[in-house]
Amino acid sequence: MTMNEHSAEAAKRAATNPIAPGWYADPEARTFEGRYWIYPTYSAEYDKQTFFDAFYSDDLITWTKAENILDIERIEWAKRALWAPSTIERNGRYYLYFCANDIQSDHEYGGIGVAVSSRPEGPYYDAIGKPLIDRFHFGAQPIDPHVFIDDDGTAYLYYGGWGHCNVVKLNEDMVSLDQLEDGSAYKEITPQQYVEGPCMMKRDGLYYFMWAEGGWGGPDYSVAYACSHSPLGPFERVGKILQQDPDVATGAGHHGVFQATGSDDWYIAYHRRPLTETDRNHRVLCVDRMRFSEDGTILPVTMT
Ligand code: FUB
Repeated sequence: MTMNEHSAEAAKRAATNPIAPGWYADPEARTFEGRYWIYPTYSAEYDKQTFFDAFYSDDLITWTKAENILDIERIEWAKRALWAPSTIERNGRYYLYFCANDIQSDHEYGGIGVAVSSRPEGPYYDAIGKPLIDRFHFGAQPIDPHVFIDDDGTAYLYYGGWGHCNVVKLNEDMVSLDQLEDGSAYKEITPQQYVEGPCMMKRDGLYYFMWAEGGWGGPDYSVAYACSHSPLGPFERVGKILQQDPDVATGAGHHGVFQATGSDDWYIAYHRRPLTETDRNHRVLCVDRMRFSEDGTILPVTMT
């Protein structure tokens, strides 16, 4: 059996949730060099979110932690917190987009930054010394970046909280912005009921745009999606695919998606809150199968 076949075969078995100990949230899901990676927020109280760990696995079952892949010490403009990373590879380099500094005052930088490394596990270093998306010029709360490279090589960065989602185009260097076709810096693509945590995937030429909706930290926090023939929408909400299960967990939302190597098997990595927890930050990382029906719609995910 080749490594790819082994990986796809192993991935069909169920992972045990949560996939790792500790409080983590907002997982980005990627496959780099045939290995699965999860990049999450360290989900402690805000002032303790000063670094990122990552988790990797060769079979989606056994996960290993890569510690402190990016530390706030290495980002001069970031003073308070780092969260919601999204990582991607281009031309042998790894780009990690992150939020830093929630809005505290008009004198404080805040926004989405980008760090770079030659390895998926880092160390990552701030690439441009300031936010790539600040809070003054890009039309939505600059949080929850999600990076996506289309088959034609065009790179997009989706972002936004407070019920607004926007998209910008990245240049090939991945650390500067291009304009959209009409010359604008960004486009608003907010689907109905969007709250935060955008995520884009493509299957059979169709763009699936997913997001978290419902109340942050509340039991109705969930994942919904829309489909489009363009990465820029329009995105018409289809419906929910992941939500709380009173027998398993609440608050299942912000997520990423894996395609198992060499197969059409898809997995959703997401955070949820154990039934015994009431602290909003007590969120854990989980992975479950994401299945499609014949007509391409996403079937409801069963939390395990
Ligand atoms: O982890 C901090 C925030 O929680 C993220 O920005 C949101 O998406 C929510 O998951």
